[in-house]
Amino acid sequence: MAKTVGDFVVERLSQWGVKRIYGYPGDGINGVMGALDRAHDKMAFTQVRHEEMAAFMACAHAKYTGEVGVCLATSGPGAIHLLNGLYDARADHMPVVAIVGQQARTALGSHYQQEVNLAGLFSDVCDFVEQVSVPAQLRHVIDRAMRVAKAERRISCIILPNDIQELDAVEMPPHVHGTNHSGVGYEAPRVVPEAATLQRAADVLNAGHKVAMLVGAGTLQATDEVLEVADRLGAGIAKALLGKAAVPDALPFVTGSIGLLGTEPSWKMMQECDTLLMVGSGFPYAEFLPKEGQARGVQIDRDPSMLSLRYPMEVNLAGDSAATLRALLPLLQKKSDTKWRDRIGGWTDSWWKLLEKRAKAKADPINPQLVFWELSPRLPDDVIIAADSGSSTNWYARDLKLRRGMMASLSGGLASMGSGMPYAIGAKFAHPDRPVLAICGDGAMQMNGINELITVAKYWKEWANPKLVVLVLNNRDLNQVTWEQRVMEGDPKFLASQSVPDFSYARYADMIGLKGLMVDDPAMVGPAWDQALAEDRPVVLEARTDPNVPPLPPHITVQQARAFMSSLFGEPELGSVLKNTARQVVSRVLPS
Ligand SMILES: Cc1ncc(C[n+]2csc(CCOP(=O)(O)OP(=O)(O)O)c2C)c(N)n1
Ligand SMILES: [Mg+2]
Repeated sequence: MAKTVGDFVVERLSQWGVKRIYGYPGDGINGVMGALDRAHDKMAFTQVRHEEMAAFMACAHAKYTGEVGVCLATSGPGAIHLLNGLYDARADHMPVVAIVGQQARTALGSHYQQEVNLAGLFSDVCDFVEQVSVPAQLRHVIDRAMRVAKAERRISCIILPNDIQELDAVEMPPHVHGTNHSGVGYEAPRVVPEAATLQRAADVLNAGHKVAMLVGAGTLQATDEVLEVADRLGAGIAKALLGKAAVPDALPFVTGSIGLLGTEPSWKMMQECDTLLMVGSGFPYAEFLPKEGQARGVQIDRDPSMLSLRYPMEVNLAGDSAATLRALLPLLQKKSDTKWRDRIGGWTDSWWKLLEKRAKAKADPINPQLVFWELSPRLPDDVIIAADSGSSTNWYARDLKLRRGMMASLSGGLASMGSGMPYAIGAKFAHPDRPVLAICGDGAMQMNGINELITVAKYWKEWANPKLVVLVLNNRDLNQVTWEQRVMEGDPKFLASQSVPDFSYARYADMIGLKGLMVDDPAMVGPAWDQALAEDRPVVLEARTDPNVPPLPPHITVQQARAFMSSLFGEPELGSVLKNTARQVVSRVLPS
């Protein structure tokens, strides 16, 4: 049988090293589906419940492997469904290629069924988007889509009208005017700034007495370099959410997360530092960084457009984190004065004690922080974590103690709900031998997580290690936003928008052949984790948590305190809110 355009798509992607495509079928893309079936020995296909999940999984694949993630959808509605996941990848600079079907070329422009201007639709999220109109064009479109994604860490989209997918492939375009003869492959450079620029940066860092580092996703592969530079500079290290796995949490000079979901030591360090070294991070909230003029700044980022964006840096180093930090090291003088580091160590020490007190404070029935406190020492060494967006992100950011060798990510820039489950599935396909943990709210589970558990039920027996634990914080509330309404807006909880129907996540898991566990007794949280992590199949661990434990920010402004006070007038859950806030605040002022 002659090779079709569909076959060529699969074969070329395979030459680029793609081994799996996440997607969903439809008549706009059936020519590629047939090809995927014929090429099943070299290209795997994961069928999701909803195309948005395919895009999230492709993004997760990129985050957990460093490779290009690929997702696929049919024309019209299928393609539209991909968008949110693609924006997630774009916001976090992840390389993803989307392949979408389109109606037949003969129908386009006729207000045809499922005809959508896909090039227009994808033009904002993609850096490269092209509709293939003749087979001879396909080779360079695929090569360019892959190269743009891989080299620039951007989103590419290939639009394939369905009638073209069945035509004979043109493997080698004619050698005539108007054709291209593209090739496969890309070797990433090692980008290091000029020696003179490095020296200027070193001069700033050497002159500082109180150096604060802020590291992000760009340092996930630069753990040794970050730690060595921090040691040399006597610096503390704060972490942006996407960089949580960059350095271990238990080190005394690691102040943990920064921002609204961050820690007090990170806040204090930024308030007091005289020098800021920011590496591989696009952390957005400038109010958590030093005040302008307070500190001298040096920043390292592989993407020059991210430099000096949140803080006016004195030296802007465009380069790879690991290589640039390595090149800086010989220029950095070891600080002999340990006062600053000791001060940071004092902050982190009392912070962990405070977190323990907060986690162990009474709540009804379970304090959500306790779930994370009990999990930390039980985290498997090589676990991969996927966190969703919600109140759990606070506890993930603050309470979980990650160790070296673990991976962890979430929807950072887009902060999209419903990313936890697909990220976990993407992690599982990327590393089937490693244990994976998803951390989700009940709202996120009802948005799409419970559907995607069906994908887990469909595939888990293929995974070398079936360990996948999905923690669901069942608080019957869209809790993160409920607290935002109280603290930012000064409004009481709006039951109509915030209450989430109760649902038995554990019983549902049992029903679809997974293991369901439910815990509603604080004394059983530790044993529940032990059991969840010991099962021989994917587990849903449903924790019935109290929605009225406040996710206290590291620093409360007068405005927030006022708003909170005014939200209490008309608060439908007043008694519980007051009790929990008092317990959390008392654990702060009376740590003993
Ligand atoms: C797709 C999407 N819709 C809405 C939001 C706004 N949002 C952020 S967190 C949140 C509540 C999440 O609720 P749940 O999953 O139950 O977690 P909880 O905060 O209760 O722990 C909402 C609505 C968002 N980030 N993403
Ligand atoms: Mg909830």
